[in-house]
Amino acid sequence: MSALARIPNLLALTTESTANWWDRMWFGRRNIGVGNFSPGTDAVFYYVFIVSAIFFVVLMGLMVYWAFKYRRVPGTVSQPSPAHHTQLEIAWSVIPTILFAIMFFWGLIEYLPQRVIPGNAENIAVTAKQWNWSLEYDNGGQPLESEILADNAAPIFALPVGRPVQFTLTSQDVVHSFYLPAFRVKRDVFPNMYTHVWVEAQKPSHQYDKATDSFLPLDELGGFYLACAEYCGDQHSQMWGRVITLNEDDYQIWKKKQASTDSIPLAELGEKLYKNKGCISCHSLDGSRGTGPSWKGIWGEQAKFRDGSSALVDDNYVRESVLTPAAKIVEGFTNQMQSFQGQLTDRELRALITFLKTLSHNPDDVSEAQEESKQELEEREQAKEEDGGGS
Ligand code: HEC
Ligand SMILES: [Cu+2]
Repeated sequence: MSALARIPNLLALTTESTANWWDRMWFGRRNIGVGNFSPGTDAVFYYVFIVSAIFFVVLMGLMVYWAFKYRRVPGTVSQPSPAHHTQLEIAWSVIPTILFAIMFFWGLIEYLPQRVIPGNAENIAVTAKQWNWSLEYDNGGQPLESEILADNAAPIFALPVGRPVQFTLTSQDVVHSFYLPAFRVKRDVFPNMYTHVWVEAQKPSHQYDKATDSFLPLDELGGFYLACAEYCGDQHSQMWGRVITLNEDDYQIWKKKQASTDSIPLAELGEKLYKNKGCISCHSLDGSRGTGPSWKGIWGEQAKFRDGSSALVDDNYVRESVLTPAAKIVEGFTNQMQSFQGQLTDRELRALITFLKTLSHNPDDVSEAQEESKQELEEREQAKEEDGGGS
């Protein structure tokens, strides 16, 4: 390709530009634009970068050249500098003004649509906290699967292709920032208020596979990132999410799946919640100490508290620990856990308790927990059948 033919690509003015070499070099393969704002944002970026680069090279080049050319030479008398050069002064005022004005107005033109949310945008509620993201879809579904990124659970969530989605953002603690690099959007997330950001995915990253009932990646990237872009404490750098994009039909299947936790056995659901509700960022399963005590083998043992008392770790104790963590503080730890009151359904709480039971040292507890999970599911199915017969 000739250098000239590349210019529109360089400015990201053409659609195929999203796959070109330049984009890959600047943004990394995983962050090549996939959102509706990506081409416009990239174009402004390239413009600012190229203008800066040209001026840098020209100015530094001339400076070095003239410093050398007019260096002090023995026997030469220095001449006084000219005081004025009208043409030159006009040129160096007008040209940069025009170049900067283009930066400003072009940037504004690309930015304004980001602030105007289309009326038909589907809403996804996002809650940030130290140190994970939770999302809730308009059917009540929450991402069930997660991926371990940087030793923390990153929820895997889907966006539909070709249709606007609005994120309603809020925080439970400090200021975070919702950043979707491949979509070129970023918005601060505050406690006690809502902020919004919207995007429209342009192409699918995954596809539903009926045979395996799963969503398979269409390329080696396997989706995009959600990151926290505001320093929010110790594990800020471990606060990730994984975005996948799906065509409408696949998206509907995905969304429905997230909302139907009813058919997941308690112990298995508990493990998903352990990751998705963020317990994982403070509690390990391998015995290692985190912000909170490890869950490995604590079931059925005596928990020792700061005030010298102790209690048996059973379902009531775990329930209390989740809903009123301040009631008993485990020895060697501080009251750093927030209450999950109102954030878990009864079944979800039971699922977490059952999961914790499966981590017991005692094999009887483990098989009991599995048995309970199985029974609970059977009972539910039976209840559903009876319900179905009646209506
Ligand atoms: C911000 C860190 C943090 C998060 C997130 C967190 N915890 Fe905790 N948790 C702690 C700390 C610290 C303690 C010990 C102090 C105390 O007893 O309150 C603790 C104690 C506990 C205990 C008692 C453990 C023992 O050894 O006796 C249980 C059970 C528990 N948490 C369950 C949960 C569940 C379930 C979740 C997720 C829904 C969760 N925690 C999320 C920090 C956290
Ligand atoms: Cu954060």
